[in-house]
Amino acid sequence: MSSSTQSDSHLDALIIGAGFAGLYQLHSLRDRLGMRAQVLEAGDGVGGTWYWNRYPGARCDSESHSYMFYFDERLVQGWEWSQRYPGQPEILRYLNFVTDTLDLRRDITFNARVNGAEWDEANRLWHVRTEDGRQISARYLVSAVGCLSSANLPQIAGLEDFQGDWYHTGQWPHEGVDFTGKRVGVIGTGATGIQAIPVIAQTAAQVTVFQRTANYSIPARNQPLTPEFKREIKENATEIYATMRKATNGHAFLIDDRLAVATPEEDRQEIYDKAWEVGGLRFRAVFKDILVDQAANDTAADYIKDKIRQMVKDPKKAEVLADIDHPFAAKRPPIDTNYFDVYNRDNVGLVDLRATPIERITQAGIRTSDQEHPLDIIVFATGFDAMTGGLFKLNITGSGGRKLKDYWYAGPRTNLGLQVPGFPNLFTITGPGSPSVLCNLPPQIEQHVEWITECLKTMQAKGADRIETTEDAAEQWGEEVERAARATLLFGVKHSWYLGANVPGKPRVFMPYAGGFDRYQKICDQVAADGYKGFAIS
Ligand code: N01
Repeated sequence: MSSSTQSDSHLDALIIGAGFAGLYQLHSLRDRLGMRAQVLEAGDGVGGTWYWNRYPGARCDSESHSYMFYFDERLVQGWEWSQRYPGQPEILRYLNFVTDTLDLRRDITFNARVNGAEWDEANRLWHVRTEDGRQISARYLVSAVGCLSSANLPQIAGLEDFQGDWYHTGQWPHEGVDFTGKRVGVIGTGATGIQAIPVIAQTAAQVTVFQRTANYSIPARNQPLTPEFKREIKENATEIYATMRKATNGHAFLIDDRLAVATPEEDRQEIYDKAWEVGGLRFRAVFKDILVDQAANDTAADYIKDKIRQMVKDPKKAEVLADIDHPFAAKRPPIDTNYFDVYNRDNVGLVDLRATPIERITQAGIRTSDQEHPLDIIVFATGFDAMTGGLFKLNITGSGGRKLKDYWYAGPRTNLGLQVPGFPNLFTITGPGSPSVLCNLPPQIEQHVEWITECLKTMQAKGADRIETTEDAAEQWGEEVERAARATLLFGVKHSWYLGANVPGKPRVFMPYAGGFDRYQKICDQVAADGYKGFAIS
């Protein structure tokens, strides 16, 4: 590694993005390894996902005590969540608290959107450009842009003609949107739409939901946290974090060891009833075969579909909502507050896009194959160009002029989701091929940041300053990612964004690692123990 004196014209490390990942990476490289490290952030504040996603009802689906950092006592003992699931403003306050507690702000440049990064082999440096013309060089480049930062706005003809206002949930105006008395159309019923629709319906004159694929949802059962619970969290922080690190999905609970198919029907019903009352993502953890055995999954799916039919009073709406064509939790399972109930309100309508597809957007609203729906506002809750979209926007060019976009033309190719062949000294936190979106993100981010930090520390000790994963290692890891996905019911859902299916022209490759966070960490640890096998270090 180069000596890091203040007179060097380059940084040791440049990190892109000031969300959970970028903040911890800055702290660990600067304060643990003594590197000259900085963050470039496109927004004018920290927060990442939670800076941009300010739509009504935006709230985390992970329980608050598992949606935080555990690496520093000050961050655990000095913070208190107010509710079972933290809302977007509270998470933003938390990330500002992290920033200030660790004194990170002085090394973050805001309003600096990266639009180019080139590897310079002769000098072993990354040269990075921002939209407003800044140029910064660094030995190491770390992408902390997140998995869901590139909004997916569907190309529907006529949007430019629309006389009303329209918004994408992932780029929500900071001043908010006043829906009072408005006719609002919401396209999309994923985790975001399901959070937003009940809140919008409280003030809008009329909400029309345009549903393409019906979706499961479990009641979140959000509630304020009691003083006793808050105290227990602080007292048991070590145990809670240990559970998160050994859990398949990084949550503070484990998947139960029993099988749905081996449980008598009456008992199974009772287990589902209890889980429904507890609410949240814990529902899918009550049997260990739900995600791997169609027969087991059917028991959960049928249970939820019955609940939908009971909750929604209008039988026609209930049928459209319960007509779900994929296994439960094989797409990201949303959790909700009053989602299905909202369809009992007089001011909420449902359009089944499978029966009557959108033809175009008009001046006055959305025209489907059978009628025009007049609207004042359209909300696109249509998700993201997930996992690869945010990385492509950086316009990264590696060694020998290799462009990331070209190299990944047939789908992402990484080793462990951490490095890409041909892109030396670039690390991708929660990159494609890592558990990422299948995992509660803060512990997965902690694990990635710590792995990268340990790796660079080892290199420092050896006097090395170049690391690049090999083609062979990426090939083998790609096979493991596919094997792991094929072993689950997730692989079979053809319209899932896990496979890139929501973006026209995107290659259909299963992107996150479905083998479990627990297993993944062991693999990463073994790679490090074997002297970073699969990575060429010099
Ligand atoms: O996006 P999505 P999201 N015409 O892609 C529909 C995370 N998250 O923003 O299923 C009509 O899941 C699309 O339909 P279909 C979480 O990981 C986290 O809701 O493709 N409809 C679908 O209904 C989540 O998974 C939290 O047929 C169109 C919807 O839009 C991820 O973000 C909270 C369409 C998009 O659903 C993304 O969720 C919220 C078109 N042309 C979200 N294009 C936390 O708690 C798309 N759709 C942390």
